[in-house]
Amino acid sequence: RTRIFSGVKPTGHLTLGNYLGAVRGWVEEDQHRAEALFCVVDLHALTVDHDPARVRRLTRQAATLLLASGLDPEVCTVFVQSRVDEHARLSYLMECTASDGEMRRMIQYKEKTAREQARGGSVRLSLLTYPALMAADILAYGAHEVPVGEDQAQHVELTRDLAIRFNQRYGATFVVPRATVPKVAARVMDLQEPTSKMGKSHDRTAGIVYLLDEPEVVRKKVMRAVTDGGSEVVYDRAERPGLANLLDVLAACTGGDPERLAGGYDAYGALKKDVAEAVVETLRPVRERHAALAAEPGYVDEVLGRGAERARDMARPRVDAAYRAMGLLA
Ligand code: AQP
Repeated sequence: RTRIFSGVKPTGHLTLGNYLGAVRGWVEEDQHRAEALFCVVDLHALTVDHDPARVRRLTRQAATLLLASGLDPEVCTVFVQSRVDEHARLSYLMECTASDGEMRRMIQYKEKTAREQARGGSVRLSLLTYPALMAADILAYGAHEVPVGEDQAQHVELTRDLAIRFNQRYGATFVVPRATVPKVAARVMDLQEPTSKMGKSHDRTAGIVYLLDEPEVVRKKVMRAVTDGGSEVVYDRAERPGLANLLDVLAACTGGDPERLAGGYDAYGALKKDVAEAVVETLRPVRERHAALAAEPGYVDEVLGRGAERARDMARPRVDAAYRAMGLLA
């Protein structure tokens, strides 16, 4: 049976980008068509400056939001990365498989390095080796597919390269996975800076819609979105990125086609109003279920406990095999 693995980092509150680019697909399709594992990858949150108490809070919140979005723990496995030692164990072997140059080429590494330096912080070594841990996350489970937003596709490519290299050098051990990226909204852009992606750990929040934003806040953010001059409503990602982003979001929320949707508007105001309402309606059930689940922390803990146990059982034999294949007395 096809196996699927994906995750979210508890580096900030989950955004509309996370939802449309990843989580919604996991809920609506992936969990039903494959044996699927979804993980709050908290170890990855330690690669940048962070407050420990906040990471812990965000980890629980992210797990709760995944369930609120509709992941069903009866049909898929939902867990927290740090509870399953196999991720860290295999990550070291991946560091021994990858080269320094490959890691330095990663766009996320370059971007986050620049951001950490601009904030006056130092760059952690784990930010460089991040893709080794991500490869371990995926390869430990023999996942065939990794449903991600466009920004993570490069890391999945590297994971493929590492799996192929390991298999050639040490014997067939890993499934070679591939990224699957949604057709619309694979890269939701910041509403205020439509040339950069909507990212949950960005400092300026006016252009970021969080899943738990109140409807009034969502409306305000959408109505203030930049629409890059001009007055005609056209779909042009290169020349009119702000407008294209709104049309993408509308298409993703309503199931339409962004180019065709553009033809239905002759003013920005009407478009923004429709986008705002579409987003509010898309997020409404998630917010409501989140509120209900947050009142039941025992249930979320129980799901995460079961999930970690199941994940451990799935990962251990393959990780042990990788240790032996590399020459360790495991
Ligand atoms: N803007 C986005 N559009 C579409 N998909 C997105 N994803 C993230 N942002 C967008 C996808 O959501 C999944 C989980 O993301 P993540 O937790 O790995 O990363 P993040 O939200 O980008 O968080 P960061 O890296 O902490 O924040 P930034 O980017 O602000 O520095 C992934 O499948 C991702 O592709």
